[in-house]
Amino acid sequence: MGFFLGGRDALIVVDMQRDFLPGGALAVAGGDWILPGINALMDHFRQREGRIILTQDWHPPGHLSFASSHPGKNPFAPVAGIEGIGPLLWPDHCVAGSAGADFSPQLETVGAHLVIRKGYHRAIDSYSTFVENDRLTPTGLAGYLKEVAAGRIFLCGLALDYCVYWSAVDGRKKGFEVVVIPDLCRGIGARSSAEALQAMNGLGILTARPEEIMA
Ligand code: VGL
Ligand code: ZN
Repeated sequence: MGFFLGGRDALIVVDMQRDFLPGGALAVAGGDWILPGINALMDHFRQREGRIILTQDWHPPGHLSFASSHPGKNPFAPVAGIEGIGPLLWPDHCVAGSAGADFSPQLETVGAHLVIRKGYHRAIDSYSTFVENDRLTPTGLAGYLKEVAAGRIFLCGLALDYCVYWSAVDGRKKGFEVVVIPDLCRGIGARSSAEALQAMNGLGILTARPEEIMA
């Protein structure tokens, strides 16, 4: 199936930052493997006049999603009862302005129209690139996409089970047609990634292979 890309399509490249890549503070296994494919896909969108949006996880020091902000807690420990935080605590990662928050030096960023940052409120995490984890605070991305008349969004990047997943769910809720490209995503957990794919399927979120989009 071909997708016939055009000016109403947007590619959202999620959190391809040093801290989420091998060697980083919250490294996602295989994250570096998807870089060439993501670069090729961005190039293809550029040729077809689609929009390209990059996202960055962008936390203040001492962010409440960091295990280090909770005495006695370890990274990846479950956390409950704090609105906007969880279900897991994380190692310190993507601190605004730090080297770990930079995009991978292998990511071709020149073609991007917009960079959207999220997670900058100390007490609220933001997995979705549309709405923060209090499920109320918008990032502004839906408004941007509506103003440029984007109707369909394609998602790739890290992590499939958190930021890609929640971005897909919220994109759908906001009325966009959503296509996730699993071959150009990697997840933090194997089980949570499988669950995310299944849940997305049930919500009418499409998946596609890079070859189908670049055909
Ligand atoms: C993410 C955990 C914490 C992600 C961000 O980009 O998926 N995951 N912060
Ligand atoms: Zn984060």
